[in-house]
Amino acid sequence: MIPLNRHGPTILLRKLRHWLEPDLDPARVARVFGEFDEQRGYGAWHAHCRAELRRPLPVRATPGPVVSEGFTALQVMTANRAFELLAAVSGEQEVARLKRDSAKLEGYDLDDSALVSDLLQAALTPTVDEHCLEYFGSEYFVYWYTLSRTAPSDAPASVSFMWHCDKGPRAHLKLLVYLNDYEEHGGGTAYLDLAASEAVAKSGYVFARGRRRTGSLERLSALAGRPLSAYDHHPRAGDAVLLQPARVLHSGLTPHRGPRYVLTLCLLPSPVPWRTALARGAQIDLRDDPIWHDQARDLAERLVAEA
Ligand SMILES: O=C(O)CCC(=O)C(=O)O
Ligand SMILES: [Fe+2]
Repeated sequence: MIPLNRHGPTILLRKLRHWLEPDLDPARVARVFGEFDEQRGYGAWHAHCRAELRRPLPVRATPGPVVSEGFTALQVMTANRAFELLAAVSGEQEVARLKRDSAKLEGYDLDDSALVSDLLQAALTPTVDEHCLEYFGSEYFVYWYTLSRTAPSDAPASVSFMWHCDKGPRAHLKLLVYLNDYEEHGGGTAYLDLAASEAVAKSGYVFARGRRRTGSLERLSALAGRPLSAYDHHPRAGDAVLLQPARVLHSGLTPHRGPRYVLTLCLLPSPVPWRTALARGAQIDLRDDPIWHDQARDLAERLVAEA
């Protein structure tokens, strides 16, 4: 559905252009990254944030897994803490739409700022922070957050449960925090590393229309011209995966035993630490705002201290 607000016409135009695109287009990845990083200024924004960094970068003998493989799985909190946080959010609420234009994405409104702060604090551990700092070479902020509930279903999988990369600037990260156990839901998320994703990207598959996505690793292997193996992450409650979502092919694994609850954070470079940015209200609300700003420099307005 196209929203009936001031963003409606722009979104409609983008969708129309998208509908007319060919399925396989080897030039598309460079075009999309060029649009975000050069035309919309996300590359210059990243450079600005790097120049503003006021703390030392982590020292590593070899690059960490987020940089070299494109993702890493780690435990960020105990199962008990995950359970408590989920209960605190879901306790008094019905599930609602996470985005106005998508009936398939359901979850909980996160309108209680103290609870949001607890969730982010629990998710962004010192280890996660170090990976983010290494990857961005700058501070970063939480651009948006959602808590989704995916119920078992026989309906055709939604586009996040098919192989895809997320459209956006080259440099952004996603942190998926699983709040309940694989034992409970039987779902998770699958990943290809950077090298395998790159091999598929050469075929022109990446960033095609949502309904052209495949759920088949065999199909991706055929596109890459070599057998690929995926990492199927079957999360324990409290586990997380930090990934480069624009460059690593990933696919949700549909739950089949019960609902799967995931806290998702989208992270972007920032000139100030994430807690400062959060206190300044830098985050967007996916229920109302389009995912990406037309011009990255508009982000600065959200990050500047109020007088
Ligand atoms: O829900 C999942 O497991 C995958 C979600 C996803 O594709 C994303 O957050 O970008
Ligand atoms: Fe995704």
